[in-house]
Amino acid sequence: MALSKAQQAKADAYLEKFMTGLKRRNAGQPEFHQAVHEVARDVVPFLQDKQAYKDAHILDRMTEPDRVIVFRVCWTDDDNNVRVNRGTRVQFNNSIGPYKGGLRFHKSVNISILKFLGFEQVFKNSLTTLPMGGAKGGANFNPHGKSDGEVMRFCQAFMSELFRHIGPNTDIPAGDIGVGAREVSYLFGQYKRLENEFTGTITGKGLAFGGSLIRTEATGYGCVYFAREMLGTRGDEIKGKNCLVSGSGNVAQYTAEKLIQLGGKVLTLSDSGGFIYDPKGIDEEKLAWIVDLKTNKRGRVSEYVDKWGGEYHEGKRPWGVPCDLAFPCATQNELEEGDAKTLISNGCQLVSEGANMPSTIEAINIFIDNKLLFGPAKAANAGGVAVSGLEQTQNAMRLSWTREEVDKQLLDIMKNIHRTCVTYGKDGDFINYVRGANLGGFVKVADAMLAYGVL
Ligand code: NDP
Ligand code: 2IT
Repeated sequence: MALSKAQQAKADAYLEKFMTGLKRRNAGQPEFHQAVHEVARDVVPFLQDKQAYKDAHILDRMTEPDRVIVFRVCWTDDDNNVRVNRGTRVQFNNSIGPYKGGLRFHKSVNISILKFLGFEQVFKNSLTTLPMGGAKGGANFNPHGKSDGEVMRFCQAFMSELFRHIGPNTDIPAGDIGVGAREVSYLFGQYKRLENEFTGTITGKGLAFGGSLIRTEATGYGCVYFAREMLGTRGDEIKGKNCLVSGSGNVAQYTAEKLIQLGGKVLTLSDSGGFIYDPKGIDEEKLAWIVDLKTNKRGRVSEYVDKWGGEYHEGKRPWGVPCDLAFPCATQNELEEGDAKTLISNGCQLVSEGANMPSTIEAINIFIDNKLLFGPAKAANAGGVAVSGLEQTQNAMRLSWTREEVDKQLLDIMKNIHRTCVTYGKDGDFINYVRGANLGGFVKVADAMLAYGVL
């Protein structure tokens, strides 16, 4: 797919013009610009010899959400104060299936972050091969320090508006940062009450009411399965490797669990306060303690050192600890250019993204220039939404598959995504997984949009 010098110059000029227009139309949305730029710089050269896509203005259409729903969420706290938050659902693209994607409750949530996440979700969901469009939603609600009653009232108020915009064949939300088992349960309970029907309109549900086995583990397990496939291309494996994991929420916990199961040594975990470094390795017992601390006690990772030893580095990220493999599993832009250079100079061979867009574009450039095995989020963390898709299927069939069955399907899907990345991203001896994921995700959605005509 190598372009001539003239074609490359034309593509570069078009990319610049396209990004200038996108930034003008979406002023003040830096995360959305970043996510689009990362995709467009692969898609624009790919489109050079594809007149049908160009004539149909596919890229302009794919970067404009189908709709954005914004609503007031009004609730009362434990002191009877009236509180107001802003709820949003970005229904980005439903060309290949009903809208699907998580809900994020975090103080930083804004339209730029939700549009970047919704845009990414379109490509990610396409890569899974399941029939799912892309969406994302959430609120600028901070669950930290809130009582269960406050979280319940917030979730019920949030769903009291969202319910009219979603449905099992329309839009199926799920969890993300700040939305775990507790929040999904409150949200689903309220949805069921308002609609007076029991359908799988939310995924990540409890096992007693339609949830799928392995959904809790899926994003983290999938991220490690993807890493294992990448290592396999160089005849290598996870066993014996020193691993850095950031975050300590859902994705980080099950990334760490699978790494330990496969013989890796997990040295770090983190939260928004800082990171812990345990040179002896975080084993299964220590990890179980962390899962309980973060999921049930809602504590801070800093508490780890009093119980298990090791070091706590306040306000810092773990990327300076020497390692073989790195798994950013906390949040966007948590791994910057300087971190990427440090990882490379410390001998890191692989980065597999559990979080969405954790690496900046400058960090990604360093990884690719140094031919590191770099698994971008839309490929490496697609296991979560893939098992959400399997949960929808089980709900529609009114049955539940075994743990082994779901895990096997998850593994097959991650291997398949890896193959797609190789097909679209092979560049001589090197596999550019960023390009592979972008083009592999793009083609199916673009073909569906072409087939529909102008809409
Ligand atoms: P959780 O809420 O379970 O955990 C989030 C973790 O990241 C916590 O440790 C949190 O720390 C930390 N974190 C959040 N924001 C920041 C920040 N601004 N700076 C530093 N640390 C931060 O969320 P998940 O594990 O579900 O999500 C983690 C990432 O994975 C997100 O990028 C999400 O979009 C992505 N993802 C999640 C999927 C899922 O199925 N859940 C699927 C695919 C991707 P603290 O406790 O201090 O807030
Ligand atoms: O970013 C993601 O893929 C998710 N938060 C999971 C979405 C889902 O619908 O399971």
